Order: sequence, then structure tokens, then C-alpha cells
Amino acid sequence: MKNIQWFPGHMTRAMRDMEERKDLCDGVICVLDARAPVATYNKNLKKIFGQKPILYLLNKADLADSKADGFVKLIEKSGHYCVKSDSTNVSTKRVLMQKLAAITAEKRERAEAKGLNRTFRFMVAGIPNTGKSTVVNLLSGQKRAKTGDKAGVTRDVRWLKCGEFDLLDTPGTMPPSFDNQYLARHLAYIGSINDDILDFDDVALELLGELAALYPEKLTERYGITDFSEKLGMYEALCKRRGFILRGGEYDYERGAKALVDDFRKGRIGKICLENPSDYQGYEF
Ligand SMILES: Nc1nc2c(ncn2[C@@H]2O[C@H](COP(=O)(O)OP(=O)(O)O)[C@@H](O)[C@H]2O)c(=O)[nH]1
Ligand SMILES: [Mg+2]
Repeated sequence: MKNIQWFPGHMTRAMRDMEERKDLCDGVICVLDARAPVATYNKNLKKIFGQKPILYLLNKADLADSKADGFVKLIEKSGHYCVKSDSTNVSTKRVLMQKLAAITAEKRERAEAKGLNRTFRFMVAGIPNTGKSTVVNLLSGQKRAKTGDKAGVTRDVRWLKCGEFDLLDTPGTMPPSFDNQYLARHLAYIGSINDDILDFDDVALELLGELAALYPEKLTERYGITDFSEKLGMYEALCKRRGFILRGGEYDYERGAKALVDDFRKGRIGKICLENPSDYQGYEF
């Protein structure tokens, strides 16, 4: 598969804007994808956060299986707050607000002792398409921040009032280069990399390979795949099952690839975690 690299210019500006506003913030909400917590963790952002308290959200937890719980433990072990979240579900709001209140409780008490009633500020950061704007909208109770199921919807930083907190919605930012292409592919599967620069045939083949290793039974259930020995064979079985055959009898690989990736992103293959916490014991978030 071709190497994946994606670092558009607006991300450099976003990093600078975040750096400039960091000192105003009492903490950071760093949004990861529960299906790929390691791939969606951006070490470069951590440098911006410095010593601020970090609440990691393992977002889209509704699409992930119980392996995500192992990552909650790993992140807590690294000394940070962590919760699984489905930010499309209104009941998540209460859980997140409670967490933010707990993180700022000490500062609040100190302020109140001085007779001050101040607002606390959090920066909402993370790589593209993990759900940052959705989280901000959920907490503010308004559809103010534009969301969309693709990378690069938010282009500018923006403050939004969320009850007693002010949240800074930020554009997704990537590390300038991917030294681990296995993890970079996870970002392609979940839609964090602009689809326009991806070769979908490649993405589909690699995704099939990973799903066959992790969840063969789900591939059988959805696509009738039973022979996992070869990626191309699985790809063709999928096309056959879904009737993606061109005139002349050739497989319509393009439609097959789109259907697979779309099914994966929408959770139609089932609840999936591409990474295994047991492979990342001792990993520092
Ligand atoms: N299933 C599910 N979808 C989510 C969740 N959070 C966000 N989304 C969807 O993911 C897509 C990207 O969300 P957006 O907030 O624009 O991501 P951003 O690029 O990080 O700001 C949108 O289609 C959202 O509806 C979640 O917790 N669960
Ligand atoms: Mg956004």
C-alpha cells in the first residue's frame, strides 16, 4: 500500500492558534476515537497541552467493543482523566459536565474563597473527525459548531459558551508525518484523513486483512466471507455477495471498497476496536 501522509497548511495555523490560547485554558479535552485510541493520539498536541489537566474522551464508544475499557485504564495509568463517550447521545452531557466540574473543583473553591465567580475554559483538541465539534455542540446545547462525517470540516478555533464553561472548538490537527503506517491506516479507515488523497482499493484490502485477523466472524455474518486466506479473495467474495459485478462479469471493486469502508464507519459490521490494549501496556498517553 502507498504511504499515507497528510498535513495540510491550515493545521500549522491551527497549532499556532492553540498554542496562543493555551494559557487561557484551565484544561484540555482531547478527543480520541474509541475504535483506534493509539492511532488518534497525537503526541504533538501533548506538547501544546504542557502541564494542563487533560480529559481524554474515547469518543464514538457506541461503535467500539469492550477493548476500549482497557484503554481507559491505560490512559488513567498515564495520569490523565478518561471517559468513554457517545457525543451523539444527549445523556452523555451530564457525565462530561460532571467530569469538567471535578477537574476544576479545587480551582473553583479557591476562587470562591476569594469571592470570585469565574468561568473555566477548556480547549477541545484532537485529530480530524473524532467528534470535537459534536462534543462542543452537545455541551453547549446548541448546534453552533459545524460538524460533518469527513476530515477538515472545522477550519478555525472558536470559543463557545457551555453552561459554566467556555470551550474552544479547534480544527483537527495531525502529526506532520506518520512514522507508523499501520496506525496511519487506522486513521484512513475511520475517516480522519481526507478521502480524496486515499486509494480506496488499498484501504479496503488492508481493512479486510485487519478485520479478518480480529473479527473474522463479523465478516462472515455481513458478507458471507468464510475463506480468510487471501485479501483479494475476500474482496471478491464481498463484491459477489453484494452484487457488485460489472457488465461483462468483472467485479466492481470500486463499489465494493466504498461499501466496506462505509459499513465500517457507520458501525454496520459491528462494534470494533482496531487496537488491543494488551499490545500497549506501558504506553504513555
Ligand atoms: N456514532 C458516533 N458518531 C459521532 C460521535 N461523535 C461524533 N460523531 C460523528 O462523527 C462525525 C464527525 O464529527 P465532528 O464533530 O464534525 O468531528 P470533528 O472533526 O472532530 O469536529 C459527524 O458525522 C458526527 O455526527 C459519537 O460519539 N458516536
Ligand atoms: Mg470540527
